[in-house]
Order: sequence, then C-alpha cells, then structure tokens
Amino acid sequence: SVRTPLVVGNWKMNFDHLEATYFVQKLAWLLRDAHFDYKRCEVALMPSFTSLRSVQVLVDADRLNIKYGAQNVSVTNQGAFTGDVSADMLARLGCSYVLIGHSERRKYHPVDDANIVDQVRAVLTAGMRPILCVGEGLEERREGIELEYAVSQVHDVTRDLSDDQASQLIVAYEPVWAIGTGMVATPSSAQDAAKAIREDLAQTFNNHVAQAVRILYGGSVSSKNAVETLDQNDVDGFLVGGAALDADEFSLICRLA
Ligand code: G2H
Repeated sequence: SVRTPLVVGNWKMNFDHLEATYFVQKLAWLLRDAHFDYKRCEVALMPSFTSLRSVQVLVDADRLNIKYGAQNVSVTNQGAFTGDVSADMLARLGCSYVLIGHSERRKYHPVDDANIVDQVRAVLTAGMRPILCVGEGLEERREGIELEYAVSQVHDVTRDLSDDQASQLIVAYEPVWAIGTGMVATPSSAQDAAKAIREDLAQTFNNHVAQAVRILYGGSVSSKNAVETLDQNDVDGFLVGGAALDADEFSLICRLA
C-alpha cells in the first residue's frame, strides 16, 4: 500500500493504569529490541480513560514513538454531562486517535448516525483523528449486501465533511461476526470491503482524499493471519482486540505489518 500502515491495539475494558504502563514499557522494549522502524509502520494503543494519563506520562518521559487514543468521546465540549469525556480533554492528554462507533458501543449503548457524525466532528475539531468503525453483521452477509452496508455506514457519516476533514479520517472495517470470535474475514473479502469504501470516498470527495484515508481491518486479527490481509492493496493496517492484550503477540503483529 502507498500509505504508512497503522496497527492499533484496542484494549477494550482491560488493564488498569498500572497494567497499561507495564504493557507499554514491555512493548516499547520488544520493538526496540527488534529494531522496529516506527516510520515504516505506526503503532497506537487505545487504553481505558483511566489509563490515559499514565500512558501519556510514560510516553513523554521515555520519548516513545507509540501513539495512543481513547475508545469513545462525548459530542459536547463541556457542561452538565455526567460521566462523559470531551475531545479537548483527550487532546490535552496527548491522544492522537479516538475510536468512534465500535460495534460494541453500537451494541451496548444507544448510538445513532447523527451522534457518530458529531463525534467525528468533535474529534477533528480538537485536532485528533477519528477511527470510524463499520462492518456488517451475519444478517447482511447472508443477504449478500455486506459491501453496500459497510460503504453506506461510512458514507452516511462522512458525506458532509470537508475534503480536508475527510482526509484525516481512518476507517476500521470490522465485520461484526468476526469480532472476538476467531472467525477472520478472508483477505480477499477484507480487500473487497476496503476497496468499495475507498471508491465511495473517491466519489464523495475526490481521489486525493480516497488515497489519503487509511482503511484498517479488524476482527480476530492475530500474528497468524495478519500478513496475508496486509498484502491486500486497500488494507492499510489493523484494529486488534484480543491479540493486543499480549505484548509479545502484539509486537509480532506490528513487525509483520
Ligand atoms: C474487533 C477487534 C478489535 P478482536 O473488535 O476492535 O477485536 O480482535 O478481539 O476481534
């Protein structure tokens, strides 16, 4: 791919701030030991809110090249919104990325497209990059409409962005049936989805935007299945869940990417 690959570890609701710090130190050490080139592949971790400050302090103190971000964000910037965290707060913690619309958020919390659009805008306004998660369920796959479904999820949320904003976007294609199940999409179906999403971006915006947007694959990624998927033209990296909870395994995926 012409884009710099990106490997993102989504820790979901795992690791307290001490475990998070330990993991980051271990990962940095493993990658240094392997002479990992961060310019060739970007690495990011998505801890819980409660670990972000600890990760920031460590990354700053040791001048690590590992990036990090949050798993969710409020659409508003401040005020009476008990339990919410704003994009500005995250930006001040040094976050580079924010996951938006992860299927687990869509499943366990009421979110709609309007909410997701506002989250994308809030993240962009705060100077971070949204990682927009999309992907069909088994139902859509059975009906054979998985490509249309994933494309329209991206389209509906991004169509009103400016070209500039759209080019900051990262899309994570995660077929819901592949998440945490051990069932990985075949490399060619990951490529088909990424290609269809990129073609739609080219139509909605322009080719320059479409070529700038990185499209990740997510869903039971491991060091055993990573290489083939990344060989695909339009797949620019991974969103890794379960396999991102083991520093050795995650570092291996980074090195393969
Ligand atoms: C998909 C993925 C990371 P896993 O949710 O976002 O998780 O790799 O465990 O399927």
